[in-house]
Amino acid sequence: MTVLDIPAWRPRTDAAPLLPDPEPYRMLGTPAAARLDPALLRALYAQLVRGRRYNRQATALTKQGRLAVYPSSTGQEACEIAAALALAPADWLFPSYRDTLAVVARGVDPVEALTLLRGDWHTGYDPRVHRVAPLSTPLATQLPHAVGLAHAARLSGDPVAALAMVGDGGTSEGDFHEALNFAAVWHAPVVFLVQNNGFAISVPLAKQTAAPTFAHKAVGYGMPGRLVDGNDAPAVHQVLTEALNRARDGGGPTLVEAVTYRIDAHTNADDAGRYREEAEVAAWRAYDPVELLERELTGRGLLDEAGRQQVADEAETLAADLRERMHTEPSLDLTELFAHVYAEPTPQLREQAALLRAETAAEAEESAAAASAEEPAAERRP
Ligand SMILES: Cc1ncc(C[n+]2csc(CCOP(=O)(O)OP(=O)(O)O)c2C)c(N)n1
Repeated sequence: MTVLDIPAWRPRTDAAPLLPDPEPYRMLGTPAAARLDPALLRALYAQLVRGRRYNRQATALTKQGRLAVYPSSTGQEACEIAAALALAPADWLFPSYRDTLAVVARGVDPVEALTLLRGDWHTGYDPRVHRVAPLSTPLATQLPHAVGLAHAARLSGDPVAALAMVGDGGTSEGDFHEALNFAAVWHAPVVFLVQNNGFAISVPLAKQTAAPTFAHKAVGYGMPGRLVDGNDAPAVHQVLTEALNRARDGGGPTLVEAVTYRIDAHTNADDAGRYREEAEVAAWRAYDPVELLERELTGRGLLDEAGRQQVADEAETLAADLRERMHTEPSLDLTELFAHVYAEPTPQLREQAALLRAETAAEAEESAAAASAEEPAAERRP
C-alpha cells in the first residue's frame, strides 16, 4: 500500500486535458483563417492600425513633456485589441500599465486613458462606465481584484467574466500565484492573459521562469492553459473568446499565454539597446502583427488601397485629437491629494496640506510678479 492507494490522496484532477498544446495556436495563413468573419477581420485591422498610431503619438507626447511616462505596446497590438474585442459588454477588463490600447479599444476616452501616465493622481476614467479597472502599475495586483469581482458575479448569478492582463514579469509576483489559486478553487469566471513579450524591463525570459511555458503553470492550479501566437490577432481573439465563454458558462478560469514581443523600449525612460540585440528586434519586426493581418485581408480581397488609406486617415484623426487635447494644461487642485486619505485628516496631513497651500500661493505670486516685470513698459501704462 502507498499513499496513492488512499482515496483522499489520489490526484484529484486529470492533468492531461489542462496541458497547453506544444505549439502556440495560429490562424493567419492556415486553413482556419478561411472561416473567419470578414467583419471581425476588418474591425481588428482598423483597431490595430489605430493602436499603433496611438502608441507613436503617446511616445511623442513624452518627448514634448506632455506625458510623464508611456509604456508603448508596439508589437503587442494584436493582444491588446483582441483582448478588448473578445469581451462582452457586461464583462470586466483588468489592465496593467502597458494595456492602454485595450482600455481605449474598450471605449475609454483616449485622453482619459492617459491621465495616470500624465501624472495625475486618479485613474482619469470612471471604471464602472466601460467596466475597465484602473491601469495597474504595481505588478499583478489587478489579478486578485479580477478574481474577487468574478467570484462575486458568480455568487450573484450574473453572467459576467473578468479578463485580467499581466506581463511575463508579473507572473513572478505572489499576487499571480494567489489569484490563480483562488480562481481555480472558487471556480471563478476569470481569464488570465499573460502577454509574454520576452522581457521584464531588462530581465529576459530565461531569468524569469524555468517553466516549459507560462501556460503550463495553469496545470499546477487546476485550470486549463492555452498557448497562442500573440501576433496573430484572430487567433488571440478566438482563444480568449472561447475562454471567456467557458468562464461565463460556469467552466471556471483559464490561463492564456500569448507569445509576442515588445518592439519599443520598456518606457521612454529606458534604453533597450543595453540589454538586447538589434537582430532579435529585427526578427520580430519581420513578424509584425499589423502586417500579418493586412496580408490576410489583402489576400482575401477584403482590403484594397482605398480601404487601407481610409483606415490610415482615421488613425491620423485619432492622433491629431490626442495631440491637441493633450496640449492643454490640466487644471489641477494640488490640495485634492489630501482629500481622500482619511475621513478625518490627521494633524500631520492638515499641516502638510497647509504647507502645500502656502507654497503654491507663494509660487503663484512670484510668477505673477515675474510676468508683469517682463511686460513692456508701454503695455503697463493705463
Ligand atoms: C510590485 C512591483 N514590483 C516592481 C515593479 C517595478 N516594475 C515596473 S515594470 C516591471 C517589469 C514588468 O515586466 P512584465 O510583467 O514582463 O511586463 P511588461 O513591462 O513587459 O509589459 C517592474 C519590475 C512594480 N511596478 N511593481
